[in-house]
Amino acid sequence: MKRPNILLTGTPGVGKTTLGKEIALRTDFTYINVGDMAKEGELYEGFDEEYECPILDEDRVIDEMEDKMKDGGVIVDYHSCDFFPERWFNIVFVLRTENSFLYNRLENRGYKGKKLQDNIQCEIFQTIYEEAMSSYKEEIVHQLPSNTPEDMERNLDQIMQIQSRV
Ligand code: DAT
Repeated sequence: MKRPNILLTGTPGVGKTTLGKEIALRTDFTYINVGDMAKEGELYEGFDEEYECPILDEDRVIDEMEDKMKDGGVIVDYHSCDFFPERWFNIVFVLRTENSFLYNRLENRGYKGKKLQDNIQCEIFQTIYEEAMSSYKEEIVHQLPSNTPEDMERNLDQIMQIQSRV
């Protein structure tokens, strides 16, 4: 049976990369960090001055990933989720972090001013959760709290259990 593909999404700083790499260490799933992949391949189509970040060339990202997704067993990490083909994913996890934790994490990452505020607002308004709910079947979308190391351990256990059932 083909293994599932898992999408890990959520506001920057919620812990997608930490969790994704840990799953990959404990399983034979392949981990793809879409941000890193885009950087390495320069899969951009401009620069967003307002948000101070390069604009992803979504079509080229999808072309680059298509082959890797077809056999299953892939964990994808990205802070947005509405442009991937819906058929790619069997399970979608949206990580959620309380403001005080998220604020500290983003500040430590060097975010400040508008960029910091926009990301905090994104989490408050549960923007990525709603994006996930409107892009995938609601029953495959799960929210996971990601505030503490204990949360991460619990999430790992839960993801292992859920992925073994699909
Ligand atoms: P993301 O990939 O969503 O941007 P990350 O994995 O880089 O987030 O994590 C951001 C920071 O938060 C990093 O310093 C590790 C820390 N972190 C991640 N998950 C955590 C958790 N469950 N408890 C405490 N710290 C966590």
